[in-house]
Amino acid sequence: KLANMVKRGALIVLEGCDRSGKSTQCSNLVNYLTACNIDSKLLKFPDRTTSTGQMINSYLTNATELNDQAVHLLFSANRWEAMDNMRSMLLSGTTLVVDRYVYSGVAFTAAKGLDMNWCKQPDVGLLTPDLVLFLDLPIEAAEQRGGFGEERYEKREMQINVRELFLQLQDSLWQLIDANRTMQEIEMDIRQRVLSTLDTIHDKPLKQDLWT
Ligand code: FDM
Ligand code: MG
Repeated sequence: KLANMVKRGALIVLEGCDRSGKSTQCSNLVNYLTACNIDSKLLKFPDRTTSTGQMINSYLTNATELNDQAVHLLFSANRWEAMDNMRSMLLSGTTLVVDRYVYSGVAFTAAKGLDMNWCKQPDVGLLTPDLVLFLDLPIEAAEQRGGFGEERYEKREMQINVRELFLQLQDSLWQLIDANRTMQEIEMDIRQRVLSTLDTIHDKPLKQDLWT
């Protein structure tokens, strides 16, 4: 029964507003965990390398047009196709640090005016995170950091709506991180919260009960 004795990894999700430093924090966190001898891996959604990811990428870079519902389902499929691999990594003891997940999926599509409950359905049954860290940054602070980029959703109006919807999606898994601080302060804060989560997941089974 050796397999049963392996401590599973944690599913840690970082979500946040654009320019919140989310991607940097994700890779710094994995580097830190690795240095602590904690087996961990960085994942990112959308994963633009797969075939669904390539369709998503050409939509985001305005190379192609897609219906709002269709692209929403592609984002969800892009997560679904990663699930078997994620589950086996978690069960074999690897902690996964995930840059964006279902909350981005719902917030961005609902920000375009689609029904939030409809937006949630395709992700029902995906792996439930152990911890969601939301890096919150007021829109003015985001703009002071150099403004937004060139991709489809990187516009002020969209970003304001997305932040609003993110905050509506807060559930018991969430911890809000004030991202309007120095990178280092945020990094220390995140480390502490992740380490305490790692301490508490011992006997908790992996769940797939989003959004209950
Ligand atoms: N995005 C991301 C969505 O609209 N739905 C999703 O399910 C996910 C995961 O895609 F604007 C949006 C968020 C962002 C864009 O994300 C690309 P990155 O993190 O900039 O690659
Ligand atoms: Mg981006």
